[in-house]
Amino acid sequence: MGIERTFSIIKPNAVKKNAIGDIIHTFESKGLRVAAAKLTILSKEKCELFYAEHKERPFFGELVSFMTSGPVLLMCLTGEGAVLKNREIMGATDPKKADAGTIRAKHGDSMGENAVHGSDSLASAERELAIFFDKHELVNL
Ligand code: DAT
Ligand code: MG
Repeated sequence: MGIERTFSIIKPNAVKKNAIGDIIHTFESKGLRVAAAKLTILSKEKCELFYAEHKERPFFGELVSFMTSGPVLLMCLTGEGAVLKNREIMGATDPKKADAGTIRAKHGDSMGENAVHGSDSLASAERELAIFFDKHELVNL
């Protein structure tokens, strides 16, 4: 698999409950490294572009309004097989179905407010990183 980069967001509900440190600690303890990070509030335009694949879904409006409701931490995570590893550490989309010990099981509040985003493939990771980071902001670790 080799060293990969993936895109991660700590979502507004998790930032609000002061869980940034716990979530980053979980990533680091399982072998991922933070290669870029930015605390910001997403604009509606960027959020809609980021979630474009879900535009026709009934929850799209609710998703965008939640994701723009408060600060988020945008990150590039890197490491061996980072894309899949990140998805495993996050757990299932629905926190009620997420395995014990995953970030979503611990910090997710609902299907929508599920604490973290993680890219679902290498191609998605590159697309998503390019929306939020300039090339020079991604550190080579
Ligand atoms: P994931 O974030 O696990 O990749 P996804 O890409 O299917 O899941 O959906 C993107 C986000 O949209 C997800 O993190 C939370 C929200 N979402 C998905 N399905 C939903 C639903 N049925 N109701 C409300 N929000 C939903
Ligand atoms: Mg997804």
